[in-house]
Amino acid sequence: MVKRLILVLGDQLSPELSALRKGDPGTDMVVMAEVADEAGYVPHHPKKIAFIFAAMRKFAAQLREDGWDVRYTQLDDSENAGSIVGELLRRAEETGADEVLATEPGEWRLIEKLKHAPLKVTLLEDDRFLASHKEFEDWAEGRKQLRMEYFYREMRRKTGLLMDGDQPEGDKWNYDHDNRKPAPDDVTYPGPMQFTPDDNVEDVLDLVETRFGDNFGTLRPFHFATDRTQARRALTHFITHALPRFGDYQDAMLDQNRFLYHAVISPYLNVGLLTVIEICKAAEDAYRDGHAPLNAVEGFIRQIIGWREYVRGIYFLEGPDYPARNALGHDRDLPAFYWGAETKMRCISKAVEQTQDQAYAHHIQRLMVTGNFALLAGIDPYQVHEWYLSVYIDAYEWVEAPNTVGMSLFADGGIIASKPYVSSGAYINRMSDYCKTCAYKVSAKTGEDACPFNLLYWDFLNRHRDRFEGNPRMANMYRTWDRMDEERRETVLNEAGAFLHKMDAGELV
Ligand code: FAD
Ligand code: DLZ
Ligand code: SF4
Repeated sequence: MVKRLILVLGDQLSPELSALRKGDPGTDMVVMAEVADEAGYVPHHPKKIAFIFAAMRKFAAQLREDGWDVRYTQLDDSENAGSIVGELLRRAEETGADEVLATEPGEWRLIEKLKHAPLKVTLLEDDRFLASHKEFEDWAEGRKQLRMEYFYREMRRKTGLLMDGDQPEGDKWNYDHDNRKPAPDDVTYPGPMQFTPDDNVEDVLDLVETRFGDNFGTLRPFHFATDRTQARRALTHFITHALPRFGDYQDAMLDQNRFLYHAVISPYLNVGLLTVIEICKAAEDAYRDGHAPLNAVEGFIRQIIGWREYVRGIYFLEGPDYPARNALGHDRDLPAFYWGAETKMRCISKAVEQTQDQAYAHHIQRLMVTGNFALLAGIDPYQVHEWYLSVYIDAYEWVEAPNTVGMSLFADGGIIASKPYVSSGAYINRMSDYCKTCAYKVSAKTGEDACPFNLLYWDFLNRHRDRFEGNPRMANMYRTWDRMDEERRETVLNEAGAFLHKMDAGELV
């Protein structure tokens, strides 16, 4: 007789998962299921679905080797109940188990479903993260502003990463001013390690092609790692060949290079194939061995123990309504070019094209190209959130929503960002080579071929003057705007309006 069911979700593929640690292979049974509900709550990129299903299948096989009794449901199984709760109920009936142990899911939607399931479900903390909910709440308690930088220092102290006693390595916590160099002419890194799909992965690709072939995104070729051994190799490849230059070119973008020196490890980390500590230790070792400089290693570790933990803290602190926030009252529909329709804006078309091909774009493409445009143009944040949640292979709501709704769109009213991440075309031109081949002219501030980012930037600031003019970090922007002569300001606003009108009408912009 099975005592308990242990639920393992598609982004919980870690042998050290709290539910597995608490369970007993002698009496408990693991339940894993590919279900229509999870594969369909947004139109996920086919590569994302394939990655998750392939990694789930391999993880189930590993659990069996480790002695667990695993009931695994494939998407096409005739008995498939179509939802996580449905599958748990079916397995409970089958085995006589009356209790479920689960590690807390990374999304309010699924937490609510499990809490309201007609079964006894015990939710355990997801301690694959460094900071528990309680720790983050304690840190946030009584603070006027929840700035990542201070939280990050706590995480450095807690882990001892890049610490020299109780002081930060090199005497500074943050080496960002050494980073952010414009795009290099020549990138020496060939990109992330690629893996040839084996027969099991090919089976998954066939399934996904049949069932989700119409979703936005190209399924084949598929080269992601799908198990821990492969993910470890991908990490070592990055640390050896890219980490030393990661810091320098972290914010750069190139028309003909999709990865620059980025790690592309978020898919693996987010499903549990890699752990936070092993990644950061590998990076720290590279610094201590003299293989990578401090600015690169500190910058990299900050993204993981700083930003990643911090955004998760915010998601759970703020509650289930967070993804639907819309502090700036933006309500424009997401333009079709986010789904691959033609646009003359080279930066957007390249970011979307690589998203479609790879289910990946790096941080600055997400923040300063597609995100920046959505914010400047006043697009409904919920639609933007659903887009990001769908199209990226690493997207789960706990990490995607704070990045999109908070950091990128300022729709949380400034909890994450102290000022909106908006820029004109000048920033994109400085950090990339997109503008060289664009139909628009980045140097043109008005007129037929003026870069739309230039027009929309001022339109945004003007539209939200009441909210932002008192922000000391934005005072300069308003001073520049105010110094322009009246006629020029009017031209900018009229042309921005005309651009948005054309875009809304579905014309080529
Ligand atoms: P690298 O640049 O090599 O960074 C190393 C690691 O740091 C990443 O793997 C990731 O785990 C972590 N990291 C870096 N920045 C962040 C951040 N802001 N938040 C959380 N972790 C971070 N990241 C996701 O994992 N899932 C998402 O759904 C997601 N959505 C985003 C949406 C928007 C609008 C923006 C602006 C950012 C989003 N990010 C998201 C953060 C970041 O863009 C990705 O983590 C990063 O691009 C992943 O690629 P990489 O592994 O090559 O990262
Ligand atoms: C994203 C995803 C997809 C596409 N499919 C499944 C699935 O079939 N079965 C499953 O257990 N998990 C899947 N996931 C991941 C879940 O959606 C994820 O666990 C929640 O969004 C919480 O982060
Ligand atoms: Fe993007 Fe403007 Fe540069 Fe074109 S000119 S690539 S629209 S920033």
